Amino acid sequence: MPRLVVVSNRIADPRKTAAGGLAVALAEVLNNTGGMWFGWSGKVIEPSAGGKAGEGEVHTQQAGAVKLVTVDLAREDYDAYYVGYSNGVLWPVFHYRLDLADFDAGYIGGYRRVNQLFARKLAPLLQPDDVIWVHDYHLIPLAAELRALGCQQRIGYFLHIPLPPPLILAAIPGHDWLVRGLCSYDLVGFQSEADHQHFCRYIQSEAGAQDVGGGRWRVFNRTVHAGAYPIGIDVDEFAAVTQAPEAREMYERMRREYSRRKLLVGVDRLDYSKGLPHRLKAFRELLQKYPETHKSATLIQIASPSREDVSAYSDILHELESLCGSINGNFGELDWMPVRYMHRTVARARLPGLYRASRVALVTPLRDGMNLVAKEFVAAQDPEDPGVLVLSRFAGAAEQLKEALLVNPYDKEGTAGAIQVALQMPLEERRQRHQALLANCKRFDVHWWCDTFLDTLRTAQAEESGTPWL
Ligand code: ADQ
Repeated sequence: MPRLVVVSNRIADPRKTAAGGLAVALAEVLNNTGGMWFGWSGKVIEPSAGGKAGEGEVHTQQAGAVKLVTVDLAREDYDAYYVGYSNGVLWPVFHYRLDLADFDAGYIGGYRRVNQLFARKLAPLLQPDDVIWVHDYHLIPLAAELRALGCQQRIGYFLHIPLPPPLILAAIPGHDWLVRGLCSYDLVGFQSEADHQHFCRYIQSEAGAQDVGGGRWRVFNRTVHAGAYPIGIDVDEFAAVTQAPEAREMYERMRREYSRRKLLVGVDRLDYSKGLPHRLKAFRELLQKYPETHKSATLIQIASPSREDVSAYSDILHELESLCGSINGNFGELDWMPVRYMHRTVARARLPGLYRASRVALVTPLRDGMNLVAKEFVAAQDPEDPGVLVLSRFAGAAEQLKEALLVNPYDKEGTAGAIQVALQMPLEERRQRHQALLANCKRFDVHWWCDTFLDTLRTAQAEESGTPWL
């Protein structure tokens, strides 16, 4: 089997158990092929320490059969590529938030510069029959940069976040360059069929692409495959973690502490796409409309710190703190606080215990590529007495997890009503819904995602060999 080379902004050391499902799944394939994982080292070099735009030292280490290669970034590159363009333009626009995008012309230059730097450092390490898999919005132009250096290998790309409809995408100055970059891959994968359709519509209307069947398009004088490859979790591994001592201890503690109350849980990165203020307003609506929930329901909301150097993120933090404070102030009693909010990360080993002890999970993003918390919650439940998933219809996961209670997070009355239905749901219905959800998570798990994407990529270019690039 050809060697796999994975490229992503950040890499995870596959030997560390805290790495999580995606890292573990990729590491498994990388191990099997003696592969390489390439990305940013996480180090930012200040100008005073010699950090120069477009340059960066390369570090290599061996992790079992896998070679880990990372590059440092100069301060100027980090600010433009990571903070400015990736998280200040692509992240908000791809999540339909044009109002939050900062189209400062300098950022796109830094974004391109870092992609060129990655290509320059990666190209000499490649072997002719390598298969390259590039991940996420930070690295859209990487294939085009590699091709410009003469790399002929198969290169696939997976977008972990949503792709918006053509007219929203077209608001980005340089959108045509970005999409041309996407079309330089042999296979482009999206989280959902909706995102895939947005791509197809864009290349048809803006670039005159021809549908040549089998998920393939003729565009920019070459053939590109595109499709939906919804990411999953490692259900078996997650179930095993649920039974391990740390998760069990967490579960027992939560069950003891909330023995007379139903627990609702939210676990997110603190990000405006996750709909946290909307969720809290829906919870407040629940308390207002259904007084029986007083003292009988508690929401635990965990929001891990994220991208604190991007200003939209500090705004959401303050809004959230003030909403939690006002809900507790208005509804709290001496022996009951409606919301327990924590601005931190929970250890991965304990998370399943918290999920399992909760009667309801609130996964209500305004827009989300997939949302793995929804799948983790399902995998952690006791099938005999499972909790209920309240899921935003705007999460990619909603295309698969149809037996969840699907809500519109912008509709606080509707969401509050669904939470009440979840709290009241009879055991038999909970079991039936959970059984169907779990079957879906098992069938489309992270191994299915990896295998299906890579199988398609391995055959994609073979059919097209000899096709000139651009
Ligand atoms: P994220 O936006 O980071 O990822 P998500 O899928 O919800 O989103 O979560 C990723 C992981 O982080 C999960 O394993 C979750 O358990 C963990 N996590 C989140 N908050 C945590 C907290 N407070 N404490 C501890 N752990 C926490 C992007 C896209 C998603 C897509 C993933 C994978 O935005 O839509 O599902 O990539 O493709």
